[in-house]
Amino acid sequence: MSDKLFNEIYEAIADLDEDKLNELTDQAISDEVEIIEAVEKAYTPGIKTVGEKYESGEFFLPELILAGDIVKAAITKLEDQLSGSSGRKKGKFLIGTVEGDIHDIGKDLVATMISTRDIEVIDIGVDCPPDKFIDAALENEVDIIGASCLLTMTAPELPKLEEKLRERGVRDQFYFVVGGAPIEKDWALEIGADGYAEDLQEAAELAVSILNKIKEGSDK
Ligand code: B1M
Repeated sequence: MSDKLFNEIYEAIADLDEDKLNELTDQAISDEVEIIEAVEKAYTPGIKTVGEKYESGEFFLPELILAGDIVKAAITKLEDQLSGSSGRKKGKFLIGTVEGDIHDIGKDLVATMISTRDIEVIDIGVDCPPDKFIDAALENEVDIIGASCLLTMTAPELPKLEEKLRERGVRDQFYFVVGGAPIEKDWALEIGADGYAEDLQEAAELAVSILNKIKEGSDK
């Protein structure tokens, strides 16, 4: 049942059919489908196909922009269904997209997913220079700094942020984790990040395991 709906959602995104996508998203909500599964099996593959069509020259920038807008609107509706966390907060997670990069659909989803695990999330938005991450982390006394990066061109912003944390003498105060489509785990660890997550589930598990470590008082 869900598979048919997921396939229709995928097709609506790949065809940039906004009305159909709205209708199907409402149906997914009323059918109470598993939201994370819907995001991973329908919305993400759908928008990835748009990215591939853009790369192959079948779509141009306006189509990429439209796809981003319609998927973001649909996912915002779904996120409202996800926000169910009410207990005492286990810790604080700061998230932003690196400087030069304005992609925020994945970042927003990671933020929502983490907030469902009783973790307070501070979202500083997109196009964030290293000092913006660090100032906000200090101001909000967060436990973890998470940086999202979607462009190969902006990947060097991640080691830049790690270096800036050292330069400002605050590296030991925070766990630093990274994610985003062009980032690989080995590279993330090589540049000195404390963790990497590939998708929503991994991001939430990583945040929870770090906060458990902090609670137990164990070293990084
Ligand atoms: Co852009 N774009 N885009 N784009 N765009 C990509 C990323 C691209 C792969 C498309 C392509 O060519 N195939 C390509 C990058 C190539 C590269 O560098 N490797 C690209 C390009 C080139 C560009 C522009 C340069 C195009 C231009 O202007 N000529 C431009 C750059 C603008 C800028 O940032 N300075 C640009 C612009 C845009 C739009 C604004 C039009 C729009 C973004 C809208 C928005 O975000 N509000 C857009 C879109 C929609 C895409 C694609 C199609 C979809 C991105 C997305 O939302 N994916 C994308 C193609 C693709 O992804 N294959 C593409 C769905 C989302 C759920 O997945 O963000 O990967 P994702 O997040 C995942 C994981 O990565 C992970 O968890 C999420 C859930 O699984 N994750 C984390 C993400 N952050 C994490 C952080 C963590 C942990 C996990 O911890 C902190």
